[in-house]
Amino acid sequence: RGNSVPISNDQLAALIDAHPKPSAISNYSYGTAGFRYEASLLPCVFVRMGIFAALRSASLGGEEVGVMITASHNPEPDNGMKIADSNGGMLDAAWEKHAVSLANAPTPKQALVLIDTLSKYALGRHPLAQGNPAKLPKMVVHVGRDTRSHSPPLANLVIRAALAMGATVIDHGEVSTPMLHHFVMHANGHLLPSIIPQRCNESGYYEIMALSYAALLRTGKLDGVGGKRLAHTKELVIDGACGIGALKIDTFRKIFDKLNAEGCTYGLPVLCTMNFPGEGPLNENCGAEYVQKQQLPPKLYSPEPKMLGLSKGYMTSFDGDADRVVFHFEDTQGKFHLLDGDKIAVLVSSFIQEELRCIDPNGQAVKCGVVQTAYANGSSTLYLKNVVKTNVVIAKTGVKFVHAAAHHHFDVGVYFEANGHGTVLFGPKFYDFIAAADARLRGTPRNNRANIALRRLRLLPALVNQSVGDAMSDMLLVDAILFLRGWDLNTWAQLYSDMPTRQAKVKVADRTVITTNDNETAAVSPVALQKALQSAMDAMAVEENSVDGPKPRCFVRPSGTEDAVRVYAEANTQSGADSLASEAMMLIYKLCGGVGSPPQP
Ligand code: G16
Repeated sequence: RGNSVPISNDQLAALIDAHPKPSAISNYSYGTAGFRYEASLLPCVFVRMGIFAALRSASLGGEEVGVMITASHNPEPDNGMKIADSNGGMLDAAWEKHAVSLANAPTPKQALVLIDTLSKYALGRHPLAQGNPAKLPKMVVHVGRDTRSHSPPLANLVIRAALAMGATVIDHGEVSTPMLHHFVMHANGHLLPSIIPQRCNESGYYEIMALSYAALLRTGKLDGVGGKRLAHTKELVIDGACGIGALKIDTFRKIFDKLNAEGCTYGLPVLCTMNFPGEGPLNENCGAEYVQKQQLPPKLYSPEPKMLGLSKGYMTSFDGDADRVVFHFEDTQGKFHLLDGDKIAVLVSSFIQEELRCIDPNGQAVKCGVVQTAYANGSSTLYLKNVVKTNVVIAKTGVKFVHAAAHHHFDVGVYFEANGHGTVLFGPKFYDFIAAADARLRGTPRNNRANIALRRLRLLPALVNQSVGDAMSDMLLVDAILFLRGWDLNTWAQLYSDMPTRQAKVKVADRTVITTNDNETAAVSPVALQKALQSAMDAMAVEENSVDGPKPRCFVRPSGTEDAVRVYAEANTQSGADSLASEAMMLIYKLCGGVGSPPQP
């Protein structure tokens, strides 16, 4: 933690001037999750965003904000930043625009003019500041970074710039993205009733997660229906993508090992972490992005001793900044099974609804629902609607959109992107429901099913990171639900069969030529593209004779994190999905200015 006296405009100009905009960049854009580029292109943005973060904190009356230095699932040479607003969520959309303007100001002088305008705007909005400059709010910026080699120097630029503005900086060093968001949320006291206020640092984070997870497992002892840990799900192998998640989950391993050694009887798993930083290239042939997109098991870079006896275990993969998780296993025939974000959404939403119905059999008191994106497998959407019987909303790709939709539509909003990024949001009606149930059930036997459900539900907002998707928190939640149900991964996988899918990327000269409708299910421009995609889907429906069943589906969209156009196809057969994806790739190449040689099927 450190702060300093603000420097003069000249010094601020010199700091900006020392980190000019590279000629390779015409305009920095704020992508799906913030600025993300090859690392050498970023110093200019990082200096300006250090200043920006301080101003954002000022605009919120001194509430604390966060800057996370990471390019998450991208390859090692890329870096980027995610900005956490004071509620712990993603940066407010209106301020995204200010961030882009500041990042792109052509000269230091113009940047200073913008900084001045933003300062007046920011401070003017705060009631204490209006007409009373002596009471200007403080500014506090939390900074965290992933394990990339260029993250420390980039973090230092943010820190220097924020300090130069006169902000207090809290440097957390290496942390996962969701940890930083969690610290910021708690630092500002954005807490709902059943979350215990915690210390806004790593030990506070581990404590709240580990305690609520263990307490949730303990409820399995009471109901006699769950609480069994099947032999082959006892060991939980974690592929850390050679990134920060491996380092951080290891703390849980130590906590659980200690409790197990002390004779804990409620089924803590033995955690086994693989793919630590330095053992292999970050996110390469391992991690959640690779496993989910390629539908293949990760390469394990860790040396032999750590892998003994675990190759066919119950496994999870995190991404490079540990905000996504997917589960997978090989069956006895050696067949690979993926349990992605869709499967997590099904498991979690059905669990919560089941527990709610133990208290409120009509299911009327709290509105539950799931937010998915266009990438959701068609089978998962059908299962949610027809079997879980929950509401489903489709939002645009990106946490900022799915989070907002979950918050807006539901009292308990489960959101998971198929890539494994997601969480559960609990709104005020949920807390009212818990308080009313608490009053009603007081004095009833402890192991009455409604009482057990109440205890479980009350723990969830503490276990589930309320600020953003969190691989560690989600992994513990899923593991606890499987434990309480006495399920293994196979039982979970068998809930429904995914439609075969294929995902791919195509490079084009300028991916902004492709625009889509609001939820990205159809391309709007170039006009010829959607027509051609629709014909391909119709032809595949006829070929597969799927007139009455689920129809083949294909969409394309420009990535907001990589320089590529993404393709998603699903059909009733793998060959159908593959051929639809190939056709879409070729259409993009031809109609949208593909670069290099034509894409291979
Ligand atoms: C980010 C976002 C996710 C999004 C993903 C892919 O993930 O946080 O919500 O699904 O990018 O985005 P796109 O398809 O636009 O490249 P991460 O884990 O890389 O931060």
